[in-house]
Amino acid sequence: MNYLDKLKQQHITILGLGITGLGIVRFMVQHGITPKVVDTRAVPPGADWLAHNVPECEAVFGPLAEAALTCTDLIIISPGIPLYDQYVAHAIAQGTEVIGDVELFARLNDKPVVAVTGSNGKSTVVSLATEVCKAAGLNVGLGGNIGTSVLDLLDQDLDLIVLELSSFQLETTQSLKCASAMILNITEDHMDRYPDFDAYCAAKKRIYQQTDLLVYNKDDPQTYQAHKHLRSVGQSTGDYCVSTSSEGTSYFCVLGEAFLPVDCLSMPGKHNQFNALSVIALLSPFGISKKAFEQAFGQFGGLSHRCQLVAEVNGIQYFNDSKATNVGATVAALESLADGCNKIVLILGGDAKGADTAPLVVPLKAYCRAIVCFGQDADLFMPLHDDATKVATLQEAVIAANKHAIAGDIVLLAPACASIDMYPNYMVRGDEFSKLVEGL
Ligand code: UMA
Ligand code: ADP
Repeated sequence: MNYLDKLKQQHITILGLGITGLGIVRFMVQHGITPKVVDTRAVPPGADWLAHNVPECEAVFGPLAEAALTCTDLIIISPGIPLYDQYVAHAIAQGTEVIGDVELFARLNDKPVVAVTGSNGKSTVVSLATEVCKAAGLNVGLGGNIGTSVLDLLDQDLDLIVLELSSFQLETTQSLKCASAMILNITEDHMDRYPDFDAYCAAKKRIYQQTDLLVYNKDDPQTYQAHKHLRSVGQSTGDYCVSTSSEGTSYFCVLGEAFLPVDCLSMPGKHNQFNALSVIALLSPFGISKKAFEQAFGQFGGLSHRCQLVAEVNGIQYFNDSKATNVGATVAALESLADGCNKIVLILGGDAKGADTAPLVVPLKAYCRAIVCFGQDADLFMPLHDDATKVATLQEAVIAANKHAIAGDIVLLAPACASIDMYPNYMVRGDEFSKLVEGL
């Protein structure tokens, strides 16, 4: 019996009705399975869709205590709900199997997978990898944490699947076979979900469980794991690295050989050179031509809200890096944009998710003329710089940053925080910043 036939004989509960839950419901219904759907929210995002499209589904919205989670064979859980939730933990203890949608995908998928995790750079790397595959004429599917349900990829005619995976998704995944897999970096994030940094690292390392090629970050030992087929990516050393010729031209190098000049990459910043090298390493099993890499590297200008130049006003450049939702991303933005000078006025704050701000101390002193703090955790950042201003809103933050900056400076929104305390998401925060800058 194949796994799909086994599923058809089970009582299945889908826990969570956001992007993931809806993807699972769609998949189940397409295959003639009517699951039970549970969400702790009174009105989860998919409630209307479910009521209109699958009214026969039993739905329990509200406290999990009322969801009878132990009376089911299989729970397919959304990444936003931790396995240690008391009702989920109780169901597991009672013998109920709990998996995520990526695990379900893995049990049914037979196409080659390239998988990427990391604290920062995942979306950029998987998007660039996808563009390279398209330039090479491959039918490529992209899904996972980037916002598309992985199950939507199963029934498509694809040569290759690129997955962005979060630590939350990896926690419930054990069968994923990958042609290549990489942890880009591990810096503190989601410390409101994990008991400690080691637990967060352990969740990320699950991506390496069954990969043919393991790619790691030479400059971040946390990403390393012993493996029979191992490649490293590093800024200046590693199997894939940037190297400068005697004439002064910098190249992306592969195993000591110049592959492409670095200036063929449109995206700015050293962290994006690392991202490009990661793409070259991850796609190495597929025999893709140099021309396809060159074409995609030139055409892909980067994703919105990641170190994006919004405008230049009176000689001051305004960058939107609203996607810098943790300390590591903010450090990378400062190191990439500052060019060794202290010419940045940094706007930061929001929901710090329990993060340690210590890694910001040195770069803030080295690269920031001043900082402007706002949002729920503004006070956490105020002591980190001698010239720190606290404001109530992003509008006040832009005005204050503008006052501090002089021609030649950069005003950077890289908040090191999630936006959830004041905005629906980081995109709305970034869009508001761009509008405020345009109004200056
Ligand atoms: N929630 C409840 N009760 C429930 C279910 C969820 O309160 O019963 C809450 C969660 O705590 C969370 C929110 O609802 O705050 C969304 O959770 P979800 O699991 O329903 O999320 P989805 O809509 O399915 O989206 C998830 C990923 N979200 C999370 O992991 C929180 C999306 O990544 C991902 O794009 C999508 O699956 C498709 O794979 C978003 C994200 O923020 C972008 N990811 C984190 C990150 O990148 O840092 C990990
Ligand atoms: P993720 O999907 O992991 O959140 P994104 O590509 O969306 O990654 O970028 C998130 C943030 O991390 C942005 O602020 C971006 O500028 C920054 N960033 C991108 N690549 C890297 C990298 N290799 N190292 C550190 N920060 C990075």
